[in-house]
This record gives sequence, C-alpha cells and structure tokens, in this order.
Amino acid sequence: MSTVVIVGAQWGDEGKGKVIDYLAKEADVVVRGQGGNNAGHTVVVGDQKYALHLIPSGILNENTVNVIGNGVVFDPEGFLNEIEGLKNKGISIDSIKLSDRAHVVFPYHREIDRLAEEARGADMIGTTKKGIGPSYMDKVERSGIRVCDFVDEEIFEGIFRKQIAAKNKIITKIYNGTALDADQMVAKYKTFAKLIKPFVTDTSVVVYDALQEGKKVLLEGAQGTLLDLDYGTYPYVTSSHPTSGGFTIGSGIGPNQIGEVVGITKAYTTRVGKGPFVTELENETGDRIRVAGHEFGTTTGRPRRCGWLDTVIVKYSARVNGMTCIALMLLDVLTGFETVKICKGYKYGEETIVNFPASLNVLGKCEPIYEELPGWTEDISECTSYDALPENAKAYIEKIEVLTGIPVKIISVGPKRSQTIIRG
Ligand code: 2SA
Ligand code: MG
Repeated sequence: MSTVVIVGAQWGDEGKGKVIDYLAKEADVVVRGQGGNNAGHTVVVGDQKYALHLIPSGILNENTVNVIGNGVVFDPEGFLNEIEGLKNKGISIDSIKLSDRAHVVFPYHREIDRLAEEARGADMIGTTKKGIGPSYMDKVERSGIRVCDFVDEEIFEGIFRKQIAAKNKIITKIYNGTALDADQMVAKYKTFAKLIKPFVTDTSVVVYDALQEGKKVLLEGAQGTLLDLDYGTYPYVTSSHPTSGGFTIGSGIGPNQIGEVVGITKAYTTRVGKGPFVTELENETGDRIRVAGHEFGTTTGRPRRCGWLDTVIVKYSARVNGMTCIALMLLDVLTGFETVKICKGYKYGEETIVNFPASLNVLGKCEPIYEELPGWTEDISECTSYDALPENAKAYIEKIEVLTGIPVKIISVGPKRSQTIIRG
C-alpha cells in the first residue's frame, strides 16, 4: 500500500515533523488534512532549523508535492508569513497546493478565540488562540468562508462583510470587546486573496491522481489522538480529528487507500494546555525531562507538562487509529536516569483501569500503576542501529511493545535526520 498516515499517539508534539520529514524523502505527495496553524513542526536539516505550521513538512524535499487539504482551516496571514520565511531561506514554495474547499481563518476567529478563553476564566481550554475552534464552528454552522469563495473576486467582499458584521455583534454584544474595522480588513484580505490564488486547486484530485499513478502519499497528522474532538480529553481538545480516520474526510481519499498508520510516540509523555494527566511529574524529574527534551511549544513557547510514558494512552491510540507501528521519539532524553518508569494501568479507587476512560472526572482521580526498569547512562545519540543501543534501552523499547501490542519500528535518538534508527 502506498499511503502512510502519521498520527500523534499522545497530546501532540511527539516529534511528528521529524518522522514526516524523514518519510517525505520517499513520498511524492505530503498532505495536511486537519487543524491549522495551531500545529508546529520543527524540522532540522543540517544546521538549519525550520518551524512549520500550516505548510506540510515535505516542503523541504525538492520533488515532493505539498497539499493543504480541505479539512484544514487556513489562515492566509499565517501562511503568507510562513512562505516568506521559507523563501528567505532559499526554499521553493512552488509545490504547495491549497484545497479550494478548505475553510479560511479570519481575524474575527482569532479575536473570538481569545475573548472566549478570557470569558472561560479558570475553565479555559488553553487554546493556541489561532482562531481554530471559532473557524470550525463556522464550518459546522455552515457560515464559514471557503478558499474557493475567498479567491472569487465576484463574491468575496459581499460574504466577508456579512460575516464581519455578524462577528462584530458577537465581539461587542457577548464579549464586550471592540469591533474590528471592516474596511481595513476587507482591503487587506482582498490583497491576500490575490496572493493565495495561484496555490488553489481541487486537492482531492491531486491526491487521487497521485494514487492512481502508484505514487507514494504521506498523510501528515498534526496535534495528537488525545486532542481529537471525539477521542481526546474533551473539552480539552482541538476542534478537528487528528486521528487516522480524520484523513479520509480531510484529504478526500477513501479509507481503503490507507496502508500503514504510524503512531508517533514520545518515549515519555507531555501535554500543553489544561486537563488531567495521570503520569504528570510536578517535580525535579519532570523539570529534568522538560529541559533535556526542550519541552516548550513551537507555536506558543509555553512550557509543556511532562511525565513518564503512559501505555494506557498509547494502547488506546493504537486502537482508535488502527496503528500498525510505533515511531518512538526522543529516547535520548531518558538517558542518565537511574530507573525509568512506564505506566501500564490506572488505579481508580479499588478498580484497575486499562482502557483509557472518557470521563475526565474519573481520569482526574486515576493513579498510575508503574513498571520500573533500570535506566541507561550510555550516550545513545550516535547509535545508528538497534543492536548498538544499550541493553537497558532495548529492554525499555521491548517493554513498550509488550504493553501496547504494537511493534516499534522507528527510534529517534536526536533531532537530526541522521539520528534515526529504522528497525527491519
Ligand atoms: P486549539 O488552539 O483550539 O487547537 O487548542 C485546543 C487544545 O489543543 C491543544 N493544542 C495543542 N497541543 C499541543 N501541541 C499543539 N500543537 C503543536 C505545537 C503541534 C503538533 O508544537 O505547537 O505537535 O502538531 C497543539 N495545538 C493545539 C491546545 O493546547 C488546547 O489544549
Ligand atoms: Mg509540535
């Protein structure tokens, strides 16, 4: 099967960008199918570091076509800034194709995101404030503006002005905010539309044709399974479907076209934003992981909450995504710990829970059941084969395979492309 899906098996930031970049070298097409510029992938090539948000990670590979699919919410301003940055680094942006069916994120979405979070006070979700939720709300409510209409000079201004008027009512009447300047926004977004137009096409045809020709398609997930609107820790989730199923809708291909589902899994667990986190370490160990793993958000710079690996989560992700293998990331971060712990179940009162629960009330009361393994002190960042890893690191990996039932096929021991072990 020529189609591979990359999904985050935890709460995002698992290092998907690196695996995508690695696999993109062999892919003819790389597709984003959900989310927007709330995603942030850091890819390191040579001495250069690239922070990508909306643009698929295949952009750094010369011959790859990069698709922003219909399931994405597209922020023109963010996109234009991003391509400017890439152009300045000498990267060609000609391979980008933007779906005419994607929905557009406008300044009122960002403003409402910000105001709604403020209004939630202590109950805030901790969104990226990129306007993602409000934009998907418009889509579901059937009042959103799609890319095809955004670049249509005949109709855009009319529908945009109607939307601005409606959103200004929400901003001023519900949130006591300041109305946004319609004329200024119309002028700005008409200019943006002209710049965006050359990228616009029916991307499901691009992907379909590629598959018909036997080309390799890589579906690039953003965020992670526990941020999925259905499967995540609701309401502390994003408003799209970062799970494998989300791709059939978000990129316009049939489920029978999907082959491998690679679950990107950090060797430990992190999350940003609020909500229960069973293996969280609010102590020196957590701080040590945060510093060693550079656990600060690409998009917002926020420090991430850190904890031991939770295989209740990974097993759940494996099930709801149909994961065929695990890519284990950031294993080098665990080097130097005397022992490492893996969570294999939750203690909930007298009960033992092995299937990730829906209720956050329950999850918040769960205690981790750990298995403790001896750590390793050897530097693994130069290991290029599985056999070269220290015995204790191998035992850790094999324990993950036993507890999740999924083979670990890719192991990352550092940020560089070369620091990747592929297991046969
Ligand atoms: P939003 O802005 O509506 O999507 O926020 C809703 C919740 O989703 C969380 N969220 C994220 N959490 C971790 N990483 C995110 N993006 C990564 C990054 C991207 C990745 O590096 O910035 O790994 O693909 C991300 N995006 C949204 C957010 O914290 C809220 O809890
Ligand atoms: Mg990230």
